[in-house]
Amino acid sequence: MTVRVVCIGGGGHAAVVIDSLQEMARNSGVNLEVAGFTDATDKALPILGVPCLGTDADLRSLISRERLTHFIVAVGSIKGGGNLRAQLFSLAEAAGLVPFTVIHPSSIIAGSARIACGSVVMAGAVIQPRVQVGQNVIVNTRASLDHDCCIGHHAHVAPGAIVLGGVVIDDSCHIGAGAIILQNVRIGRGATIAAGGTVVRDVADGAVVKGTPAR
Ligand code: JB3
Repeated sequence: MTVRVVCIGGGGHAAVVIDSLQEMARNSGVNLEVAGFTDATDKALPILGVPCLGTDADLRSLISRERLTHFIVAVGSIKGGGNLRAQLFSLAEAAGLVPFTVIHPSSIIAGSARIACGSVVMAGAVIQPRVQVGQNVIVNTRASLDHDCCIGHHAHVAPGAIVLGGVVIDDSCHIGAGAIILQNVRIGRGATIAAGGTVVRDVADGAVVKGTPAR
């Protein structure tokens, strides 16, 4: 079977997702094609040779026209609040597509780690034993998830963040670039950790914390 993936989103994050998919196609045994992407406008320019197929409203017709089988949410931004990534995930599933899991070949993932469908593990990321990663999660470039962490659905662990052992990150959290989360801390649903912050104690649902120690 050929896996034909559409990326939902056509910005900077999509370029990194598409590059990772192209690396997978070259280096894994999966028969994988990146069919194109949808964007807020159907006039977006190609990304790394991959065309814009239309907008999300076109998804149902694109499935048959482009023989699409799978999708990956390729919008990374949390600008504007809300949970656009979660909404786009539901929308693509409802259109009849299956979430695809993107694993860059240069990432290191322990055999006992579990990564749910629709997540993306970027170049150089490290995921250690017994880690559980939910659906539609971004483990971005060179992020590190240490043993026994649990990452909720739709969360984003930004480039270079370091998550130590036993940490729980609830759904839809944003862990900023270079942040450090110390052992066994719990980050509540929808919380944001600013870039470079060091989290030493639990963070409440929806909280925004920064600095060292983060507060
Ligand atoms: O910092 C890093 C490594 N990556 C950042 C990433 C995590 O988030 C990156 O630098 C950006 O800050 C951001 O990437 P993203 O989300 O690609 O943002 P931007 O480059 O601004 O592009 C957003 C794209 O999403 C644009 O092409 C929009 O048209 C598109 N978009 C917005 N809403 C949408 C929708 N596309 C679809 N298909 N559906 C929407 O509802």
